[in-house]
Order: sequence, then C-alpha cells, then structure tokens
Amino acid sequence: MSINQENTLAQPVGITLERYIMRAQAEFPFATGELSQLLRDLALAGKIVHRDVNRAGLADITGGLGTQNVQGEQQKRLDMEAHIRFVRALKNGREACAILSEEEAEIIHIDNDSGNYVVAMDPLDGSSNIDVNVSIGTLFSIYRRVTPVGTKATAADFLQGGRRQVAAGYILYGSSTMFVYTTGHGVMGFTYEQSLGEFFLSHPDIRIPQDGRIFSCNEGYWFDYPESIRTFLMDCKRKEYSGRYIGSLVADYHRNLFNGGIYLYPPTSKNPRGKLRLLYECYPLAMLIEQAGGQAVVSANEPILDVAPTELHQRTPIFIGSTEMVRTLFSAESVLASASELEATS
Ligand code: P6P
Repeated sequence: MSINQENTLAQPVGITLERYIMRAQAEFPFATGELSQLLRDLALAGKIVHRDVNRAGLADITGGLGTQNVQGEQQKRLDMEAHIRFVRALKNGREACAILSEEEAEIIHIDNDSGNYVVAMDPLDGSSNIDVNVSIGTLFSIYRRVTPVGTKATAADFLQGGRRQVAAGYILYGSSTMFVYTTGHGVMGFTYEQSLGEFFLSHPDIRIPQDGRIFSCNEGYWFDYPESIRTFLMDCKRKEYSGRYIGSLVADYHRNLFNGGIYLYPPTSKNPRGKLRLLYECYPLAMLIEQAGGQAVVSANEPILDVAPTELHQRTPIFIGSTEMVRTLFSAESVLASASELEATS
C-alpha cells in the first residue's frame, strides 16, 4: 500500500476537498500548490454547474442552441453554460495557460502564458440526456505544459500522451454530485453537500472489483459490432449478466467503477474510429481505472493510455472496466469462438 493510500485511508471520511488537497500537497515537499489550485478551480466550477443542472428545467437553460460543436453534434444550452463556467474558473485561477474543450475546435488561450498547466476537458458530457433529467458529467485531464513558460501553449502541450497526465477526473451530476479524481496516487471520491457548498471525502481510495456481471454498450449497433464483441456479449447473456446502458458515459462508468463491469464503445460504421474522444474522455477515465485496479484498452495488447495522440479531438474505440472482464473480452476463447461461429455460419 502506497504512503499516500495509507495516508488516504487514514484521512477521516468527511474531510473537505479543500483540506484534503492541502494535506495531499503537504506530502509532496516540492509541490508548489499550482496543481492544488487547479483542482480547486475545477471544483468551484463544478459547484456552479451543479446549481445550473439542478435548476435547468426552471431556468429555461435546457434545449438546443441550434449550433453544433466541433464534432458536429447539436450543442445544448447547458453545454455552453458549463463550458463558460469552467473556462472562467480556470482563467481566474491563473494556474492553467490553455484549455482544450469539446465545445471549441481550437485551443483556448486564457491570457495566462505564465501558467504551467493545460487542461483538456468535456465540460458537460451526455448532453442528449440533459432534457430528460438523466445524470451527466464533466471530464478533465491535466498536463504540465512542455512549451516554454511565457509563450502561447500549442497542440504539443495537449498531445503528450495519456501517461503524461498529472491529474484526471470527473464530476458526476447525478442523484448526488461527486468529484472523483486521481493525481496518480489512488482514486478519491468527494460528495457535494449543497447546504454547505462543500465537497466532502466520501470514498477514499476507490477500487474497481476485479470482475463483474455488468456490460454497458449500445446494442443498437449490434450488427455493426465486430464478431468477437458479439461473441463476448452473447456469452455475458448466457451467464445472465446485466445489461446496463444509460447513454451517459460518466454515469455508466461510475456505476461500473463501484459495482464492477465493462463499458464498450467499439468501432461502428457511423464512427469507424469509435465515438469517444481520446484526450478528454478516454485518457482521463483510463488513468482513473488503472489507478483503481481496472483496465482500459483499445485492443488486446494496447492500453488506452499508450494510444499515441495525433489530433486534438481524435476519437478512439474503448473497452474499460474490471480487469477480468476486459481480459475475457480479448481472450483467445472469444476470438476462437467468433472464428468457429464464423465458420459455422459460412
Ligand atoms: P450512443 C454522449 O453523447 C456520449 O458521448 C457518452 O456520454 C455516451 O456514453 C455515448 O456518447 C452514447 O453514444 O452512440 O450510444 O448514443
């Protein structure tokens, strides 16, 4: 058990996020407090988005804007609200020098070229669920910049690769709002107490079960899925596993993180490179899942964190969750079974 995990486990549940960050920082004598401030900035914006999400129906901020994001997807009012809140919080916090957001094609420079960090994020994922009151989430990934301080950040600062993340996390706006993050020393979960306006440590050192009985995928694409994926899913059904798919990545991921399971987004004819974005959806979730004892891969031998980034908004297939389920998905049995199934039907 790492020192931090001992320390984390020793941390009293109920400590505020603010105090936890200060104590965690104290463990690293060379920590300058910049990363701590960044996490505070993200948590602050998360509190504001929590409020926006919870009053969306009353404040007429649901619905579409009639505009599209860089992915060609319809933008919802709350998408842009959240985008503005996070950009503003990071700008005011003055630790980040640039942001990559799903909502804008280009890198956002926030007049702070002396900042040492960049943040890649999906301010509000699952927007198709906003109007029907289903849980949605924010995803973020933090890197130390590689370009000289004082200059404008470039794509190189964001295209460092998943294993160069210094922190990653998400905020889930569900039946409760949770801030879940890692700095590479375990995964911590904080639950928001609205009456006090604070996140409190509720889940120190989150670990995903090694195996699970939940599979999460959009079976509407069944006839698009590669044969080996269909073979795996058929096997899950024969074992009477549960199919659970909310269609909101952070909500599906969070449930599997606690209960065990696997989330699959394979290539489809509609999205031949997969649908989910590498830099601000798959990398952060992959860092978290590895820290929690799970796996995130794009194929049998390629962890998501080792996928080389080439474009800011690049997409990737993803298979992520309990280690045993990911192993089974790419086990020889699945592949052989699909080969024999292919033979049988040819
Ligand atoms: P599909 C939402 O748009 C999202 O990015 C994720 O939150 C979700 O898991 C996925 O796409 C749903 O995609 O193709 O199943 O509707």
